[in-house]
Amino acid sequence: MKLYDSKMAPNPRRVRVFLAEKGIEVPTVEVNLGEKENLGAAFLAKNPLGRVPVLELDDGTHLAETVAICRYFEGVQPEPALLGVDAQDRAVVEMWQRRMEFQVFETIAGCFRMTHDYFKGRIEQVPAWGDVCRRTAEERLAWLDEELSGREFVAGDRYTIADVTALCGIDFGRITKIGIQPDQKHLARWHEAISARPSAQA
Ligand SMILES: N[C@@H](CCC(=O)N[C@@H](CS)C(=O)NCC(=O)O)C(=O)O
Repeated sequence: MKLYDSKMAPNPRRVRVFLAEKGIEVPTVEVNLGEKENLGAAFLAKNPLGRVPVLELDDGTHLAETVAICRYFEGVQPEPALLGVDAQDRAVVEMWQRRMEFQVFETIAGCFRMTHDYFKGRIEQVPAWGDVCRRTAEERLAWLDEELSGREFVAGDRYTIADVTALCGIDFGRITKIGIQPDQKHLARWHEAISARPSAQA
């Protein structure tokens, strides 16, 4: 098994943090995104969308999409449960995971994609949409701050994949200067606690 990875990119980090929480070690292959290795024929044969992360299984199956990869590892090694423990909890974790992915991670990543030089010539950039993403991301961080006033973790009283997604999204905001504001005390408390876990180094 091999994980096609990129140390500079936030989605592969989500998988690495998830694996670190589970204590699973997987050999990684660094894909050079700067040199567009992900857009070459060899990588496109693994993931036609040209994105990392990709998990290559021993039978040659390629699993792309961060949450699909995490779900695979949750199935292989259920403990600690990061995707929920029973029907209701799994649904709650899924709800928060999706919210963190679409409302926080994707709005921050969208600002990067639409405005940063890295994506010049790779995709069609619409800077005005990047500004909308920035404003939306800032609103969502304010909302998340309020949400976290009432609980320890994003999806309740246990660390889950929703915390992984929020952490990797918010940390990626460093590049476009989208971040936790001084008055967002609950979000800051959460971020400090999540960043202190050894998995955050992944
Ligand atoms: N929906 C995919 C998104 C993967 C993705 O967008 N990966 C980025 C890195 S974070 C990528 O490979 N970008 C291609 C590039 O930079 O050219 C997932 O959840 O894994």
